[in-house]
Amino acid sequence: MKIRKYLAPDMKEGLVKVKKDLGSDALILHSRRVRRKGLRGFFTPRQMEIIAAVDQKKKESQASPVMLKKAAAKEKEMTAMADELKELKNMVSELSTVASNSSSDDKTPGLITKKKSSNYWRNYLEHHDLDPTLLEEIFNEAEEEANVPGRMSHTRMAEILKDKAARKINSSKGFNARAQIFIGPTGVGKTTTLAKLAARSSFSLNEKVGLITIDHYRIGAVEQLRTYSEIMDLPLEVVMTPQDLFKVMVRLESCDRIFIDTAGRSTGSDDQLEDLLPYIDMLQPADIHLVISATTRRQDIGFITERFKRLKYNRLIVTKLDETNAYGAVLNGTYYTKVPLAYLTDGQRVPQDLKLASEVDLAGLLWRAG
Ligand SMILES: Nc1nc2c(ncn2[C@@H]2O[C@H](COP(=O)(O)OP(=O)(O)OP(=O)(O)O)[C@@H](O)[C@H]2O)c(=O)[nH]1
Ligand SMILES: [Mg+2]
Repeated sequence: MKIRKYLAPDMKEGLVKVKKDLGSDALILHSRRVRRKGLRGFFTPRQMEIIAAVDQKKKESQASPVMLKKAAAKEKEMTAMADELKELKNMVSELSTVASNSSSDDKTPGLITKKKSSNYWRNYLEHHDLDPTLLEEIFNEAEEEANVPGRMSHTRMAEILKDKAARKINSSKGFNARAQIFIGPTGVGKTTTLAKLAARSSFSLNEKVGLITIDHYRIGAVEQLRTYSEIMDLPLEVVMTPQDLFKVMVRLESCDRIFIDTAGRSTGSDDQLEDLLPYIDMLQPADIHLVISATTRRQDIGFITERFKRLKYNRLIVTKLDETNAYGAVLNGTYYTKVPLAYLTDGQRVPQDLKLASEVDLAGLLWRAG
């Protein structure tokens, strides 16, 4: 591990220095504003001190740009080969299923009755834990469309099912309102997702960003967001009462986008949920994101989405896709809430592990893990 200290006029320039020196795998260990040593320090603005580290083995293995290019080309080749192999494997298994499912009157190889194909995919999709009514709707619509004379291939049936599933998911495109609020059960990734989106807003879209937390129940909650605010050099305001919020919104008047973190709410407690209402009402119009984890069971998603309705959410975020290979939460969540899916997250890295729902083949997730 190689650890270095950097000084720069602000965080942005500091991060450029770190990246140039240690590469994009560098980790920021610590950052703070400091004065220069000596008398000069009193007459010059404070500087940003950043302590960053990189795993040397990883860095050494990165070698020269030429080697990097070669490695990237090799990796691309390997991925293409792996994809081809996967496709071949799928075709073989599909054909063997077709063969074993086909009755003796099946004349054309690869074709099968729609009922058999439909049953095959029903079994296949079972592990995603989809809502049974939703699953029924998708299959009824697909079978209706497939209701033409003759047999069909599993692949064609899958295409029809995927199309019907895709129509059940509505997604939104990026930020709509100035205020971005994050609500949801405890530990689902609200603060982490907020940090990813604040980084996107500030660094990719060049917006002037402010952060607010009304999460002061949990020890360490404010510190978690403060760390992100310092790393990204964004103002953070801690709000204790709705009256505070009013004053803070005036202070952040010049911000294009304001991200508001809330404490994870226990779905069992009405009081905890209702505490948030005055804040939410004051912040309207807002994008109110209900954050749920992809690892949550279907029944619990039903319960959570129902309980949080009183907080008037109008967007959905599904986190922790990397922790499961059952993607029912994505479809169940949008089916239960009837609000657009805004983002998906698939890892802890800020800001990388975030995807705009409108840019993801959402129904395709159901066919991804097998
Ligand atoms: N694997 C994985 N972990 C994630 C993801 N998003 C967040 N986490 C992790 O989940 C844990 C909880 O994240 P937080 O952002 O603190 O969750 P929160 O909803 O703000 O939690 P509370 O404020 O306590 O309710 C942290 O360890 C995060 O790094 C994700 O997409 N994938
Ligand atoms: Mg939090």
